Amino acid sequence: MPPRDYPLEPFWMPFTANRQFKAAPRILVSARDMHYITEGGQRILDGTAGLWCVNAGHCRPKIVEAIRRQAETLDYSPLFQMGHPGEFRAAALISQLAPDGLDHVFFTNSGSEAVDTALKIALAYQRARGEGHRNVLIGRERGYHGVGFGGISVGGVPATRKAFGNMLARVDHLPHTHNLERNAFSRGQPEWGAHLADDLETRLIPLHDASNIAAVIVEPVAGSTGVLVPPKGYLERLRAICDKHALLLIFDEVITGFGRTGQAFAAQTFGVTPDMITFAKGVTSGAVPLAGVVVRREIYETVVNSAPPDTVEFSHGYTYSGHPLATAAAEATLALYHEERLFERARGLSPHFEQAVHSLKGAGPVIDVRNFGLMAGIELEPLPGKPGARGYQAFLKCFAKGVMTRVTGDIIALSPPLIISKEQIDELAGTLDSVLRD
Ligand code: PXG
Repeated sequence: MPPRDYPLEPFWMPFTANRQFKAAPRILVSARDMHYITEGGQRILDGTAGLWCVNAGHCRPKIVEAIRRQAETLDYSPLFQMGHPGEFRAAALISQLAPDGLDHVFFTNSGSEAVDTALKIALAYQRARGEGHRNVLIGRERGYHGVGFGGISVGGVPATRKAFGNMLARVDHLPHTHNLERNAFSRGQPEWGAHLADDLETRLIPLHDASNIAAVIVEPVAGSTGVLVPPKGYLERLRAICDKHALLLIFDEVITGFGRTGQAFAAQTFGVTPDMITFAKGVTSGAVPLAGVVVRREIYETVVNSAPPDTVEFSHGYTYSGHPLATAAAEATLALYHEERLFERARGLSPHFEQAVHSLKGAGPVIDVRNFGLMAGIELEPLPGKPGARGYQAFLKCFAKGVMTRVTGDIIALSPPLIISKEQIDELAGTLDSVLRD
């Protein structure tokens, strides 16, 4: 291995056990299609699309070339009171992919910013239509909506909340839908649990009163807390209750967007249309940060038309909202998804993927396998008194054997690029099988 010409210490690594990592680093130096290469020259099969984002595979030449060309042509342009063609084109492409009626796009740089933006749009919309008292936001236990103060408030991941005291005040949470007694080893959507959506109507609405609630935000499939697939009928019920009480429904599709469930958005796969969708990750296949919110036209029009015509209608935005390199990457990525029919490919591969991951039932400490589209969660029995230790060991051993997985506690998550082959799916499952039986 060539010697490192940089120190490890100055970089404070995100969501990483810094001391543990720096004692035994895993450094990736290049990537192509389905593989990473480590500093030691080892090839690693990417079972997680990076962090759920590299849906088109790594370093795809058409995306690389689009970014290069854009960097030479227009590196940056001010994005307030000014525009460049790429952001309008990318917004049009995304609105074409989104469910009917969701046709205006606000750009941000990260999923966390997309979530905070969607929450702000919800509040601004309620105010613009004369319902400013609707300012309670409802999230869900085990929901992950990034790390902004809005996202951690509506989110339900204790570790992202406990150190930070000040949450948004007017927030409440639905119960999560994870239940191993009822649903262990479900294939696709579990049978049990649609009634958990009723908590919105039987507990939260009576508690806060519908007239005070602005919006409900959920991930259609909860990703980073362990691939929690919505029970059959659950999302439909949430939609019906939101409609009945005029609450906005936001789907956080940062992970499920751009083909992960076999269609552009999980909203389409499940046949449930929210009022807003947050997206990130797959929109550029991870190549340049880009994220945003797609909103129903009436939401855009209500907010915009409520202000005098020559004023800024929504005082919100980021220096890099719709950065030229990011929108160039998005245009090229969306073209590649279309040309290679990658969403259909994900749909076509999902039965094979389901078979492969469910073959892990009975492998050592596996207590659940669940899957939807090209995402799977494999839950392990925790070691007594050491939650997370078994998951982390499995991750390390898979990596040593040339396979990248992601762990959250004792749950292993798989979410490969949509270009994965059946043989590579078998390699993922086979490596996990040997590690878990070990
Ligand atoms: N919403 C959802 C549903 C997410 O999954 C975010 C918002 C925040 O996005 P940004 O771009 O601000 O990170 C996410 C991010 C993991 C993992 O290992 C998941 C995410 C990020 C990093 C790691 O599960 N999801």
